[in-house]
Amino acid sequence: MINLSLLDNQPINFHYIPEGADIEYYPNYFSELESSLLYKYLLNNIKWQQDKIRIFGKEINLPRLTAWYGDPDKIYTYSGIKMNPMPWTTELNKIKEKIEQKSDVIFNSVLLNLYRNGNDHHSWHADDEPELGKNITIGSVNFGESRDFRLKHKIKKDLEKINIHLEQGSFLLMKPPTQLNWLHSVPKRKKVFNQRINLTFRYITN
Ligand SMILES: O=C(O)CCC(=O)C(=O)O
Repeated sequence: MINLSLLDNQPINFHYIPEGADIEYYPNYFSELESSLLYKYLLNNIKWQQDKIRIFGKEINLPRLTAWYGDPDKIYTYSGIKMNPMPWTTELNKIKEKIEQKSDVIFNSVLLNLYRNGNDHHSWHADDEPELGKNITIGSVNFGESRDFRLKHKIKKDLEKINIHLEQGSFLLMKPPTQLNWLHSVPKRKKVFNQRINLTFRYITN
């Protein structure tokens, strides 16, 4: 059993509010001990799967492993992949409760990504699928290797791109209307050799 501190004593270290977005970043939201225990737990106990996507008629492996957990019936479909939820584990629930202290919402599902090395990545996209509704809040938690997380406006090319180096134990809160106006990505990195686990907590409306 991993115990997490639930003291709400974390100030926002970074608040990004470019046009059409509202993003808070808490670098050490989980202590070093919590982070290393959770990293090991997630690596060994989550049912990681290798999904495939179709590009130009060809089936290829998604460049990372994934898993979907949540309340019963909270099915999520993205890039043509339909994910049925695995039931919450005690640890996932604790992480969820800890980040809900800073969020204005209660999350009912989580998409987990395992980046095995710097070759694994996530292309530009927004978390704006219909089942997420219009007022989308995404709570993103990171363990293991640090990776760059990039944001760019969907239309306005003159707005500067944002780069946030997401570190072990950090929590990134993307509030509405960020997903409606901005895209995000985790680019490939040649010099990254270690694994990283990211959890994006979501609220499925149906
Ligand atoms: O790994 C990350 O930091 C981002 C994950 C992401 O964009 C997603 O799951 O939609």
